[in-house]
Amino acid sequence: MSLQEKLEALKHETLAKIEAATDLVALNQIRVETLGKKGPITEVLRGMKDLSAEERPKVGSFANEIRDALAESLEARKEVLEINAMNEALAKERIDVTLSGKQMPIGTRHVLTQIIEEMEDIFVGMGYQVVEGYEVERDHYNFQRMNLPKDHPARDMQDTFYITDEILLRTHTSPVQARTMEKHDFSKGPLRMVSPGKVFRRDTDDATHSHQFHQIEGLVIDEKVTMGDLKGTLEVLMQQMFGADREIRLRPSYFPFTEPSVEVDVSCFKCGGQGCNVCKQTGWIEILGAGMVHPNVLEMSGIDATKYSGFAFGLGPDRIAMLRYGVNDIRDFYHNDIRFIHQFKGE
Ligand code: FA5
Repeated sequence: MSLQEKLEALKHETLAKIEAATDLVALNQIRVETLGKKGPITEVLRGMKDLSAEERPKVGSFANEIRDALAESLEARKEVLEINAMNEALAKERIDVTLSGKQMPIGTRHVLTQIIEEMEDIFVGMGYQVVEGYEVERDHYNFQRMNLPKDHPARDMQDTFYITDEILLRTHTSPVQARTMEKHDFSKGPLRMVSPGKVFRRDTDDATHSHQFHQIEGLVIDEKVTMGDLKGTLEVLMQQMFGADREIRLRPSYFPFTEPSVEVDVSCFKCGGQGCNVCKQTGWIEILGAGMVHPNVLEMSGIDATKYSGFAFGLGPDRIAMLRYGVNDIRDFYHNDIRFIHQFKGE
């Protein structure tokens, strides 16, 4: 068999093998065996030196032709096998888009946080600053600077948890009044602040009382501040919280740190004042305590009570949330039952 015949036979044999190859590994094996350094074509080309000068170019170009033909065929088969492999993988890894997806649970802000932030927004809109106080507070600020000296009988209304004789869990947000007043520079303008936060009392827990709850303190001090300013401010707050036709009424009350002191009621947002279960048939809902800042409190904070006056108020967002959403038990806010919390998705 001549060299050409041998090459021709090799070509046919290899083309058949290429056609028969069913995967890329087998195909590569054929390529290495046929066209590789130790393959028959390289061997033929290497043996050319023994051929006559006449035969050499003929055999050479024939061997090259065959090598190119085989390389081309290998490449074509490779493409086919690659496409087959990809189709196979796609078929195997098919995603069933009709399967129901996994629900990612979306959290919500706690309903009390929502109420507090809503009220903060209202006050910021009226030019107030939002101030933070301390939950662990000194007797000095919680009581004494609020005009409640040691052994004052009104301390009984707000017994608390003591850390030492002088350090306690604050019973109201009012100590933030004293802390803010003593720092305020009136040459830069009046003082207008609200301060939300947790407070603590030795109250027995029931449907409307919790030993830990929230308050929002409000304080305005300037020259010539009057009860009229207090009433107007609280009216705006209540109308924004409970509806534009809400009215408020002030009843005389007592707090050691305000004089005069008032309890503030809002006309019932459910029945509009006719009487219903929300307002206990009275048409009014008691909502907060307030008053004109007592001159002693101003003076203890270094403010001239003959020049400045102010009003203060303290309200309970827990009770406001209860009213607005018809929550019957204040303790629901603190049980962390996700079924309860998820009912208040906010905006
Ligand atoms: C005070 O705490 C005064 N510091 C409020 C104040 C501030 C008056 C500034 C004048 C000037 P009182 O004890 O009434 O007041 O509490 C205020 C509000 O806190 C109540 O109206 C109520 O909404 C809420 N509150 C009181 N005790 C509890 C309790 N145990 N659980 C839930 N909310 C309570």
